[in-house]
Amino acid sequence: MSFLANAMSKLAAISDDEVCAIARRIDGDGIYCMSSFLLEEDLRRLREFVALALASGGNQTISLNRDALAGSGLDDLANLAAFKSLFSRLYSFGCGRPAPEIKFHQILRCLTGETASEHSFLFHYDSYAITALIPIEIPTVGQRGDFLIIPNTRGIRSNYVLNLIDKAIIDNHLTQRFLKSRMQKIGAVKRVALVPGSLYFFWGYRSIHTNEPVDKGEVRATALFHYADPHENSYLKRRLGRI
Ligand SMILES: O=C(O)CCC(=O)C(=O)O
Ligand SMILES: [Fe+2]
Repeated sequence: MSFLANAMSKLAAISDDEVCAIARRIDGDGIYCMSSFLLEEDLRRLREFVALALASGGNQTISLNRDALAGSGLDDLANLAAFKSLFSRLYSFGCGRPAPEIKFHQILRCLTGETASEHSFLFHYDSYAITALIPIEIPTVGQRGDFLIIPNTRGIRSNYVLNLIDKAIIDNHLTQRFLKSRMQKIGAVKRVALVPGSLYFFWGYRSIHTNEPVDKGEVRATALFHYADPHENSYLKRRLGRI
């Protein structure tokens, strides 16, 4: 099968009713997983890209943005009309308003080396309503780098300042320690053992989430597609120069 052929046929088959069911599943469970979205052969190409990027970055944690992803194959995925349509339909069913134009904030996040732990257990809200995550490479030995989520703990804020207050409450030592301690309490934090090639969706803006670390000799690579910034037109946000 050619690159992304399986993903394309899966995307083409998703009806509006199914997209609506996905939105309701994210509301209820916090996360939705479409398994076997990418196949082993797709992943092979993406892993080669990850390996080259890591080698040229000194085998430490890197986050590549859209510009650095040209030719990776993730650019092809982001450009598929059916992939974009899934996001806009999910937005209309999930957020109950017309979907804005699709402009992905796209990241390929590769955790490895001594720096892997610094980039873990950093609980946060995303700046975008919808987050899609595709694990490209997940360690099979040692720590797996599970995804952690406390779903849907806030709504979409009407005002950018309220959003900044939420973020400030999360982004400090005390809250981070409290959230980490919640993990001991069964059910308080949802843990997802990520499966390479699956496509996960969650409401990134509304959900506190992070990842566990991986061992320094291992690689954890995730492709992220963030979509729909509720505060895109905020005057204050522009003045502060935030993305
Ligand atoms: O890589 C992950 O598991 C999550 C990353 C994430 O939440 C983010 O980049 O906003
Ligand atoms: Fe995030």
